[in-house]
Amino acid sequence: PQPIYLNDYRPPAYRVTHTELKFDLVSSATRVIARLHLERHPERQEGELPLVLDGEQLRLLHIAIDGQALEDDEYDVNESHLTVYRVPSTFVLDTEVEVDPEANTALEGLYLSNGMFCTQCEAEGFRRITFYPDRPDVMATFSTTVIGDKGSLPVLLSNGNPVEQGDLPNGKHFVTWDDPHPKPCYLFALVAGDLQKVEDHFTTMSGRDVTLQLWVEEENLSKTDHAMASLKRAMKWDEETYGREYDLDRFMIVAVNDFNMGAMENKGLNIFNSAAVLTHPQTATDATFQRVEGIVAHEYFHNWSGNRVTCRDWFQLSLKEGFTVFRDQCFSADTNSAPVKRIEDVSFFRTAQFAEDAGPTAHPVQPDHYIEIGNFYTLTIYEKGAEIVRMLRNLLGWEAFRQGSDLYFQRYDGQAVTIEDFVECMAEVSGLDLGQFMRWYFQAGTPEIDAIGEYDYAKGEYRLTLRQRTPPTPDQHEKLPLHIPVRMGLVGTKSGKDLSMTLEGESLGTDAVIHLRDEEQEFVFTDIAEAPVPSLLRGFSAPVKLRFPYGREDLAFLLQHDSDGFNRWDSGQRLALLALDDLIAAHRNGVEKVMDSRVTEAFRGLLTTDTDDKAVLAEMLTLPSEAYIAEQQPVVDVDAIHAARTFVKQALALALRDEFMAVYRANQSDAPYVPEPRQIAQRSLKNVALSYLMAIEDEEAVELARNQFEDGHNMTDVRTALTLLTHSSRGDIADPALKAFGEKWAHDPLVMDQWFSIQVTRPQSDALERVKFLMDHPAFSLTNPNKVRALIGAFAGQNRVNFHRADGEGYRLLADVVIELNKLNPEIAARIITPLTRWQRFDESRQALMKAELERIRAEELSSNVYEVIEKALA
Ligand code: B3K
Ligand code: ZN
Repeated sequence: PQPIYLNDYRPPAYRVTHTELKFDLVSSATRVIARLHLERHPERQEGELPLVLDGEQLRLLHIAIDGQALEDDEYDVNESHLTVYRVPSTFVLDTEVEVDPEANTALEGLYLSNGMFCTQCEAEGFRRITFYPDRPDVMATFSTTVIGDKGSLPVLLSNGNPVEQGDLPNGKHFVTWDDPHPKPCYLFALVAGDLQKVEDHFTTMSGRDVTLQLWVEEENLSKTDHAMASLKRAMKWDEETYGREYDLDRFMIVAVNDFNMGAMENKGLNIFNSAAVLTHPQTATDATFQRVEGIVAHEYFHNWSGNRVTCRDWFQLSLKEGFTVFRDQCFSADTNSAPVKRIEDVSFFRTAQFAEDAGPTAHPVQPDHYIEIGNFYTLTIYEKGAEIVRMLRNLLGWEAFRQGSDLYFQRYDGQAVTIEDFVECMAEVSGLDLGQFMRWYFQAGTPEIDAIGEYDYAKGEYRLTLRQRTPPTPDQHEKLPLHIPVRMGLVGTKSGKDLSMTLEGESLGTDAVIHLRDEEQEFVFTDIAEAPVPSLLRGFSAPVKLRFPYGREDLAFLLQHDSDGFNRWDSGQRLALLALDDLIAAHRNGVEKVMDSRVTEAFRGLLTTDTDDKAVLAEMLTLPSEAYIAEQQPVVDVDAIHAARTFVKQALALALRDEFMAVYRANQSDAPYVPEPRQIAQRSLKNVALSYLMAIEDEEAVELARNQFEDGHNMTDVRTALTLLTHSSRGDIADPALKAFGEKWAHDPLVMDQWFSIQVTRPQSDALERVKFLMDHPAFSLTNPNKVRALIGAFAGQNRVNFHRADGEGYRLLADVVIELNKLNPEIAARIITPLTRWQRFDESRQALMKAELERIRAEELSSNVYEVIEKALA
């Protein structure tokens, strides 16, 4: 496989103005008849150019131009392209091909899921449906006729509006759909199956009625309320916040069981992984309810940021994904608890995206080359892209940012554009020079800021020095300084209040943004009457690592006094990390572990101070994850990290048992389940308390967990209880509970996913054997991505002590799965491999074991997806 370069971009030689498709759906031999209305691109008038169309795994049955069948010597077909040597400047191309949906386990193109036909075309799946210029800068209107068996496929859906339908001979029927909005073929969708719908309506801001439909298998009809409500909230929010109105008469969502990602924003016909849309209090946790709300909104928001204005080429993927993630994050923040949403997003980001940015697959938010675009649906493109858009919003302020967004949508409606076009709109409306800022898009790696501060009492000055450096990444050894907005305050140690800041004679107020542009900059704040502790990078104002030599007292002080909720939480995390550091060292050196009383006292303060923000309190009481602790270590020692973190949990639980118990009891409730912020906050606080109590496993705690499980009030509580029991030493209670749960929910694949994950994430040493055992369970299947993630992904990604077993058996198991999946579903294979690619972070013996497994995979005949990842990992 060869890389493709951004610099090689050229407009297509031919564009499609209108696409007519006809599908005759048969499981193993579907016929696709395509009529493409083509014309020479105005910017590509140089000499004669052959027509080259993409096409993979297609059997060509017929080809004609302007009604004239082509002779054998007039065209050529190979495994990836169809070439017609001579074509007129405007013409109609007819083709007929046969595809095999049943054999399609890659889940790209047209495939079968539970007897239902569905499609996934982004990024390059459409070329597995018909011959086409499969690139996002070719935008056409579509007219699609779907023909299928009336008995087994009563519902036939595609993009746009249904314009005709009727019966056909042999028990078949058809529906024709028209999509009037020009779109790239990656937004094409088709669904056919035995589906039921729930329907609702939305009146848009200009008074148009939109029919909303959620299509599911019959047994899932009771799980659609939340997604529908979320959709309506999202539609309203996008009108109010961005002035964006929906543009078709109907909006459809379909739930399918076999899906590589969360969901897909096909025009007017979103297709969702059932795990990202179905909810019920008895089967889904609070986290799932919130995730569903976020994903429904995300896909809906794409209707403008992605569909109406799309990407010129796939190097611009973050144009739509970064912006849309930012939009969905803000929507969720507005709908739920804003501080908690930020804490959750940042904690995930600093763990997972930082690791990606520091590993062998690090890439810029706008990559300049790739082998397989399917490998670039990454945390960097999505989440770091969203952080960059957030910085733009903060630099411009909301009003100007909104103007920039309006300008972008108006100027580029119906076009395929670049990240530069987007940023240029922001520069134009604000007059800001965003030249240096653009480096955020081009430079991979996480910038590190070293900060030091000095207070001069005599002069009343606080001198803050910031030094930035971005470590080299695989393809970029030299890095340039970035424009980094650092939001900050100076908290007076006497008053506990934010001090007014004056910088170079300019008064900044008590909370301000300073701009770091050079490698090193000094900021001298004057008229500072008392010694301050700086609160830096408030709200995580830039996606960087910031080091400041805080003492533990400073952190305990900020934890109490910082006016920025995010930094209050982060001070707690930093304080815990310092304590964990000592304990990790103690564990390694075999000396007795001693708990830092400052952490205990900070926690006591949190538990005994009245607060109405229970959601934030639950976050403050949550220790940094093993993965985040590992991120801070030069060489990751999974066992020492696990031991240290467990020790802290137990020490806190022992010292504060009564306080945790009181919090648990005060937040118990049998009110009917509602997924609203207050209830969610209460449940998370209660369950955090229970997790501490279960860390010491005293009889009362075990009894509480058992009752919470048996009570079965809602899945959030049941799952927490079952997890805590399964991860404890009380097999006598956990095993029967697991058995009962597995039997009760055997019919529900989404609950069985949770049942798998709970078991394979247990820290006990039998976890790997459980994984192997469960892989033979009738509910498990290697061809279903949700099952692979629930069992293999959860084990390799979350069960750090067992995946990194010293004997290498965890690595071997993952490599075995990757080798199988490489043949079945390359996109999933290339994702699931991630933990093995991070071998540089571990000790020599583990490094050798991990590399040996990567080499073993490399010896196989590899898909381009797995090939690209393996080559980078072993480079
Ligand atoms: N745009 C889709 C991604 C699908 C890509 C699969 N290879 C989901 C989303 O970001 O909304
Ligand atoms: Zn998206």
